[in-house]
Amino acid sequence: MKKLLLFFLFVSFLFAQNRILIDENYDDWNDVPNLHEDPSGDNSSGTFDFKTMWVTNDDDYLYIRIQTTQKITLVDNNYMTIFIDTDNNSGTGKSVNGIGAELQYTFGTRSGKAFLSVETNIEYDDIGFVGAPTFSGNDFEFVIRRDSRISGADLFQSSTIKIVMAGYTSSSLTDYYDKTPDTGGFEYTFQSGQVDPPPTYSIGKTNAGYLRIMAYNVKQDGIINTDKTTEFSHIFRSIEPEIIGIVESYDASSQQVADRIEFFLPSGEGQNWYNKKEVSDIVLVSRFQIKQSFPIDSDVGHDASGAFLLDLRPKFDSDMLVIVAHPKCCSGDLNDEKRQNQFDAIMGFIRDAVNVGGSLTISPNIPIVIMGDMNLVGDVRQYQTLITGNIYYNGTYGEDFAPDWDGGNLDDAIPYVTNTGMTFTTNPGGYPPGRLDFVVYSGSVMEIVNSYIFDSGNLTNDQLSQFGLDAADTKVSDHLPVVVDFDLSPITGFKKKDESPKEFRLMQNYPNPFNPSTSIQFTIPVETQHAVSLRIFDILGKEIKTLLNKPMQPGEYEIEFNAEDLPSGVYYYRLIIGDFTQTKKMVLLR
Ligand SMILES: [Ca+2]
Ligand SMILES: [Ca+2]
Ligand SMILES: [Ca+2]
Ligand SMILES: [Ca+2]
Repeated sequence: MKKLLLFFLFVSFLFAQNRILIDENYDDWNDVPNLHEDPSGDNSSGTFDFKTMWVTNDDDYLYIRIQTTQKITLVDNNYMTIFIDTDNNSGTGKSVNGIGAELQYTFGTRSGKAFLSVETNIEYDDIGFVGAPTFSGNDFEFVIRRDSRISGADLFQSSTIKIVMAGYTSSSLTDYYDKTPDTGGFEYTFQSGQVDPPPTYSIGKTNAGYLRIMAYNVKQDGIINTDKTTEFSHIFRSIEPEIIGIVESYDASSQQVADRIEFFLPSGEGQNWYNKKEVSDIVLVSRFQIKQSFPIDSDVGHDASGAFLLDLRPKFDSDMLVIVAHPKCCSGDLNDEKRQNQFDAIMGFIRDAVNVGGSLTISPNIPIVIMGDMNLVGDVRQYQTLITGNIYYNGTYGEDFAPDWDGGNLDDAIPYVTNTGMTFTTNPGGYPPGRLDFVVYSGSVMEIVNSYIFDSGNLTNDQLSQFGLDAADTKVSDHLPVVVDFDLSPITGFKKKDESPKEFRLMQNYPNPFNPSTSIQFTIPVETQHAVSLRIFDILGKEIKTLLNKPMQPGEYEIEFNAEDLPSGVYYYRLIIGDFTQTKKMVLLR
């Protein structure tokens, strides 16, 4: 008995694993031991060639990652098909490659067949399929629900299964480019054991000093439809956003939308819902004054984005540039072309705003946020334009540029759906849930402290009752709200740079000697339990000023010290983090 217990402990210890996150990042697969390497270049025709397949599971899902040499979109325009022998019996199901498959599912048509007691046509949602990325690539991760039931039978019938994938040339699923494995099936046995919980988040605000942003496609003016008051009111009252970027507000004016939000979230003393509409369906509603707004034109006759300059005072001593975008939907070369123009136009607008001249010039280090339903279901190049400022049609939209103030890329918030490890932002429809709605931001001057994609269907009963929600509320639109809380203290004090420095370090201030202000840089390699404290002393050791005193994330930081009201002389600045102390000298020369 004792031996048996020890054995089980050992097994569960073996399977202690990172949760697989369906999020366009593959670090979570690094320690997955169950993989199959398909030979490179063994494709019999065409350019489609399988590389590595990984397989793992938790209690809810079978997780598979697959690499291909050819760039494809996972859920469209391909005949890549998976076969699973779910009872580990080659004598039952459809015979393929020597296995007897109970499941046949083609990714690009989002449909397939089950061969259980009867043959049944299935769609993606019959097997709980969710995958990433939604735009094109050659490395994909996806899930199949283990509790799927088809025509009254469990899809998975054995703890050991066999898997084959084939890249077919057409919908007849006869000729193929490549298979993996080439003979037989890849055998996988479901494991049990501890898996990390999903990423944490907080529906409510954790600190009133943060800024809460919400991006929401409200589906064809849904927000002004009085039949949908209950659902939208539940959603807005739970989230309590401060800046809301709405798309698909075609018929409604921005004031009509703001009136609805006022009904959901009444303004208090000194509060207002400022609002502005741009192009055909873009509405910004904000607790902060909208100083200026602009349509962002593209050359393709479908203006899809609006830019809004907000004054965040008095809450934050700064302006903020917000772009709400809704580029052309859907797959196909023509739509891809339109979207590329629209992303080029957005990035061209930002380039002109951060440089002097043109219709708008913003001050350095103003936070920039781009949010909305980006419809990124085609070429990954559009996403790269959005993040890196690499404009494709330079002739029309001008030079490439570095979109963040530190000369780097913008950051993609990538929140997870409440209580899951997945990043989809759409409800199931003609296509599986996908990531279409984004919040992208200038990470050098603002930091995410909390974020989530709000799916009431994935909340616990306790959460539903705490926030007065119904599980079906977020079905009111085909898109889910994306919520991000930002800490804007970087813009009022310090600036975060390198993500992963190696040591605690206090750098020499620059310039030195200085008059009247100088910049002090320091690095923190690990998350600190103690407050990070940066203090200024005079030559007699008397403390003059505390520049900083709070716990901080790892990073390289830069903080400005202004000595306007101090006399010339020698001063010291000291960084204190728990047991770590470092002091340096500086000279104020007037
Ligand atoms: Ca992942
Ligand atoms: Ca291959
Ligand atoms: Ca079988
Ligand atoms: Ca092969």
